[in-house]
Amino acid sequence: MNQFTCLEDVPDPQALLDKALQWKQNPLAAADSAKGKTLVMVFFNPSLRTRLSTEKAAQNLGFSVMTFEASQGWQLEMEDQIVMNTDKAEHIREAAAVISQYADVIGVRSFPSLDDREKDYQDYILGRFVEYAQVPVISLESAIRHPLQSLTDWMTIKEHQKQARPKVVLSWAPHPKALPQAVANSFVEWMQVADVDLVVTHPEGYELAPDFRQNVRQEYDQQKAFEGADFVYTKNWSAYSDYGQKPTVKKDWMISLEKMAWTNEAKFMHCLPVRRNVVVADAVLDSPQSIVIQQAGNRTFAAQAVLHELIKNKV
Ligand code: SN0
Repeated sequence: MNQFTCLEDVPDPQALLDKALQWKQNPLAAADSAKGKTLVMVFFNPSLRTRLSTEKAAQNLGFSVMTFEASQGWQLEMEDQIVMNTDKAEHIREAAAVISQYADVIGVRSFPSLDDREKDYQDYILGRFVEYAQVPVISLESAIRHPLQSLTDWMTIKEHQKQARPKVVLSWAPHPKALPQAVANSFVEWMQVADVDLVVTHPEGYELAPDFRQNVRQEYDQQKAFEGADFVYTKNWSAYSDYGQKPTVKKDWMISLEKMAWTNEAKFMHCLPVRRNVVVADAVLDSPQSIVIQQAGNRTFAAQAVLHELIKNKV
């Protein structure tokens, strides 16, 4: 594996999942494997779980970790052939190459603009890092994907599933802000290789991008979608078609105990952070059906599996 930005980067996703589950059994099994190596994490946006779990994963392997808050540093110019006489002090060509002098792996978090759909869906900022970095790049959530989250989600489903082929429902839920589509996009991308019966439910106007929704069963009726579900994965996202907007929703889409009762005693999942009593009722989040904390705990082992794959054949 040369980089980790999407499912396609992973030669054998099933093997990567197995590795993540194995690291969980013995996190310090190869505590020196990355001794002398450095992970540099570049954040254009805030992070709690991704930052801490990836750092923890790196420590478990013996990496040194450095973090760069790109939002507080020089403004980076991403465009080529441009006269740099505005507020942007440094070009991505130099920045990515220079970070590569100090890093063996570079992690990048870059949320979408939710404004320029074309650029967001090119995964422009992450792509520019990949282009000019001289070491492997890991996505710490890009404009359109969050693969570390999806590997974690798959791992968590695997651990909790009672059926050979569980029914997994990705349900949209309300949110006060316009949020990225990255978590939902990535989730459906990775569920294609998982042995699950996936249904996506959301109000009209919230259809995912065509590339992500193809081959995905979609159901506008939340109750119908929830029937027989073994997992309810909840996430808000803003519209793709009316890009970055929040089309009006008439029905109540918040996850409540009443709605969980439609399911097959489904486990409740969410990538976090979650807005209580907007996305999901306290009663669900605080019930034994909720596995959000275990899910977040698994972030470490998904990241550890990815980091180890990227450096294992390098001296
Ligand atoms: C991000 C998102 O992509 O939706 C990160 C999720 C892992 N979530 C948020 O930005 C939530 C912000 C908020 O104000 O609730």
